[in-house]
Amino acid sequence: MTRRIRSQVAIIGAGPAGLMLSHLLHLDGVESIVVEARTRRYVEERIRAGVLEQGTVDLLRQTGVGERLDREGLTHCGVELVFEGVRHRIDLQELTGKCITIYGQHEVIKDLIAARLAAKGQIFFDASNVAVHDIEGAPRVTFEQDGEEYELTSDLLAGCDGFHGICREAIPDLHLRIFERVYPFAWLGVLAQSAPSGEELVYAHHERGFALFSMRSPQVTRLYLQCRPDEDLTQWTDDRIWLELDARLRTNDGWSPTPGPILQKSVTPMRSFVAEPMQYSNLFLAGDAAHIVPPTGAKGMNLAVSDVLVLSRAITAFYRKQNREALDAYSQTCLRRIWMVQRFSWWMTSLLHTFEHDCPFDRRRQLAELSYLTESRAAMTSLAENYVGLPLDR
Ligand code: RFL
Ligand code: PHB
Repeated sequence: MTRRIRSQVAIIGAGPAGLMLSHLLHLDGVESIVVEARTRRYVEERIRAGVLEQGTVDLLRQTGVGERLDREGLTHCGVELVFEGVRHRIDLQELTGKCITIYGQHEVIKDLIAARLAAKGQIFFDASNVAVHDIEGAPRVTFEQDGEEYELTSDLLAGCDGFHGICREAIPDLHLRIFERVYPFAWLGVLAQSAPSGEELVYAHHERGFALFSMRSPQVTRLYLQCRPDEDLTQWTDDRIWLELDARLRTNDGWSPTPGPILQKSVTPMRSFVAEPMQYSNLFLAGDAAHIVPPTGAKGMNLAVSDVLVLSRAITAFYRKQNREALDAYSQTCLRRIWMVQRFSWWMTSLLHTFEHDCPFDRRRQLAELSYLTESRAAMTSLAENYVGLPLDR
C-alpha cells in the first residue's frame, strides 16, 4: 500500500542546498519534506568543500546553526599564492574587511540535519526509485524506503539533487539551455592525518601542474594535485603523492606540507556548467543541480547557499502574498550572481593550472598575470573580493 504524505514544499536531496532550504523555510513557517537517496551516515561523511565565504558563515550564525562552526571553524584572513618557488600573501581582511572560514561541508551537513530533526523536520534518507511527476500542476514525488512505497504531494518542488540528480532531467530539453566547459584535467584530492604545516591555504602554480594546500583541523591536512581526468588512482602510492606535492608546493625558503598517513584519496573532474533557466513551472533547481564550478575558487557550496536564500525568500513571499512574482524572478535573480562566480572560478582555474597544449607564450603570460596579481593592489583587491564572496543575495 502506498503511503500518501503532503507538504507545502518537496525537496529532493539532502546536500547543503536541500538542507539549508528546508531550514530557512522552517524559520519562515513554511513546511517541507526532504527526500535523499543516500543514508544519513553517507551524507554526513562525504568529504567535499572546505571554504565558507563570510556571507555563508554569517547566514549559518544568524539562523542558529553556527555554534559548532564558531567553536571548530578556522578563520583565515589571507591566502597564499606560490609560483617560481616564492610565496605571496593576499591579505583578504586588509583588502576587503572580510575573511573566510575553513569548516568541512560534511560538518555543515551534520549541523543542518541535527537542526532539522530537532525541529521535527522530516528527512527520508536512503530513498530508492525517487521520481518526480506532474511538475506543471501539483507536483508529486514517489519513492521507496524500507520496503514501503511513498507518494509525496506538494505545491512546489525544489531540485537540490546535485549534478547527477533527476530533477534537471525532468525538464523538457526544449525549455533548458546548457552552457558548459569541460577542462582537460582533474584534481586528485587527499585527506592526510598530519598537522597542517602552514596557517593559510596555499595555491601553487607549477610547471608540473597546480597544487593546493588546505586543511580541515589542527590535525588534518587537505591537499589537491592537478592530474589527468582519467587518472588511475592505483598508480598513486602515498609516497608518490607526497613527492609530487613536495615538488609542486615547496618554496625557496624551505616550506612544504608535512607528510602523514593518507586517510582518503579521490579524483574530481573539473567543469563549468550552467542550466538556464533554473525554473520550470513548479520545479526550482538549486545548487549543483543547476550549475557546477571548478573547485579552484572554492565556490560550489557557497553558491548553493546563495541560491536557496533567494529561493526561500521567494517561496515565503508566495505563501504570504499569494503571488508568484518573486518565484518567477528566482532564476534571473540567481543567474546574475552565478555568472559572476562562474567567471571568477574559470579565471582562477585558467590562471593556476597547466594546459597540455600550453605554448611557451601562454606560460609566460600566466607568470606575468601572477606577478601583476601580487604587485598591483587593484588586481589583488579584485581577487580578494571575489574570493571572500560577493554579497549572498546580489
Ligand atoms: P550535493 O552536495 O551534490 O547534494 C545533492 C544531494 O542529492 C542527493 N541525490 C538524490 N536524492 C534523492 N533522489 C535522487 N535521485 C538523488 N540524486 C542525488 C545526493 O545524494 C546528495 O546528497 O549538491 P548541493 O546541495 O547543490 O551542494 C553543492 C556542493 O556539494 C558542491 O558545490 C561543493 O561541494 C563544491 N566544492 C566546494 N564548494 C565550496 O563552496 N568550497 C569549496 O572549498 C569546495 N571544494 C567542492 C570542493 C567539491 C569537490 N568535489 C568533490 C566535487 C572540493 C571538491 C573536491
Ligand atoms: C578544500 O579545503 O577542500 C578546498 C579549499 C580551497 C579550494 C577548494 C577546496 O579552492
